Amino acid sequence: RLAPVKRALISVSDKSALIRQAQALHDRGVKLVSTGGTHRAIAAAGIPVKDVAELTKFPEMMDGRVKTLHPMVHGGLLGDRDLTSHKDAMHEHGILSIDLLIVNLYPFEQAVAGGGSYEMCVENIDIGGPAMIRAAAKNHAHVAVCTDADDVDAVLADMDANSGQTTGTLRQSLAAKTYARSAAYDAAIANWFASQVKGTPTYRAQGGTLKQELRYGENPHQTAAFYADGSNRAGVATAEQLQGKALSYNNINDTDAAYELVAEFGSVAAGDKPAVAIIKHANPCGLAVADDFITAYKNALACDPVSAFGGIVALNGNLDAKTAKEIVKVFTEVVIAPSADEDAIEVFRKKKNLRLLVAGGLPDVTAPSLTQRNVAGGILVQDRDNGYVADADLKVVTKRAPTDAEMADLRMAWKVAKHVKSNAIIYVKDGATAGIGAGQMSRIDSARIAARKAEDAQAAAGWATPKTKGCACASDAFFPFADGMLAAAAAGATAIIQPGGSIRDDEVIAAADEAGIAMVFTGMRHFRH
Ligand code: 93A
Repeated sequence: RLAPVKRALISVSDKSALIRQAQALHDRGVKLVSTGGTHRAIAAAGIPVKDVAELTKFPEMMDGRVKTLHPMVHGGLLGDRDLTSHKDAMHEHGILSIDLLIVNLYPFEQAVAGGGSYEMCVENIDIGGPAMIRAAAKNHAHVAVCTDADDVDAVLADMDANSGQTTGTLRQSLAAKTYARSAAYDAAIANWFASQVKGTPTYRAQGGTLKQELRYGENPHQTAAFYADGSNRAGVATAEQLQGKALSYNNINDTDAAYELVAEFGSVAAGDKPAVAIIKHANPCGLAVADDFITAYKNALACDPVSAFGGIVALNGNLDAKTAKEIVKVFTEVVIAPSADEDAIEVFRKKKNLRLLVAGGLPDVTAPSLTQRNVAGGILVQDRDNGYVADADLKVVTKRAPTDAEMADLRMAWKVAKHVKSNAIIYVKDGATAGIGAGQMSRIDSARIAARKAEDAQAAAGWATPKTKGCACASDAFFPFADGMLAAAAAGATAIIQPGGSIRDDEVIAAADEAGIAMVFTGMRHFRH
């Protein structure tokens, strides 16, 4: 159903497209009404415009906190043009109908992202803007509402195609977009507020701004989109893509997993050693720490070169050309690093499909944030697993304590375990994963799969023995029976790190002692389901 556009109310914080669009509306015979700053900008451009204060007979007051919160404005937006009683009320009170509302809200998200003070963030909470856009969207049967400049261009095109009127289809879709925007806006406010409250905040809201419409979801028959949550956490949502085709749903999920894992090993910029993670289907298939990136990459790749095909590679420091040349030898979907040298970018340029992302920094792995997942009829919310076990909290439970070399590998294996789907068994030798068993329903299967992967890698590389000989082993949760632990020992593990806490811990410890294994309890579990 078509609706005329005789009067537009414009109130925008982002004024970049304002003059062009105000002029275009004026050219189409639309009367303009506007708030303080917007009014001044339009008037300065020589375009006829009325001040909203003329409508309300109230001056803008309290530093602009109260400018459009008035029946003259809300009546004009909400009045149902089909109802006699509404029309009578508008007539009686001299309320003019507003057919088009153009608002973009106070930049609250930018104020937070830019590290604005508490007072500045609070002042950037828009009250009048959301009230107006929600009102106009409710009355979308008659009113078109624009919450960004693209919407205004869509309205102008719609008017041109329909002799100055807007179509019901466009007004409805703009209304839907409006409520998504106001919900995301309020979510950003709610979450920022929660972050300011002492203690663990319990009120959280879901929100986000659309970053990318995805071609499809996990599978081609699923629609999908990618939203930025406004937290500005360094990673796939905030990184700059330097080349390659658009990221897919699975790419984004895997790139996130890769970057979060590699960030566990610190940042080269802060003096930590180079680390490389290779991810496939959200599970690591190789991770190594070395003195240089090329060695770290080669060692990570050696863990499971078959699975690394089509994988995602993450680095915890600047990508150089030498490493880039090594990476492009294997078909790789995405590479993410804090930064990349110009000649490294040049190496990738020849690989049109390979996406290169530079994230600026690494995510703070200790920072608290939330993860969410849907279940039928509900949403599960929890703190991100940012749990850390200090060295002082590690408890040696066997007769033999780990050697320094074993201890270093145990720590590494434990960090990797946090990022592997349960049940997770990780073998690490000399700063590189030697075998990873992921996502099995029984722990013993994960231990066996990790060992078999190590044997496959041995065969591929032509080593005399698999790297699991004398390795360290991490288990994301306790061994319910000794068998899983013994499977790791059979694979060659000489030291084991695990949470402990099983009712059969004594049995497991006795079996470890008998096998000469050094075992450490963390007291913390890293399930990842
Ligand atoms: O402070 S407010 O919440 N109170 C209001 O009554 C109000 N009306 C519009 N903020 C209000 N606005 C916002 O002002 C709009 O959403 C827009 O972002 C901004 C435009 O102000 P100006 O035209 O003075 O630049």
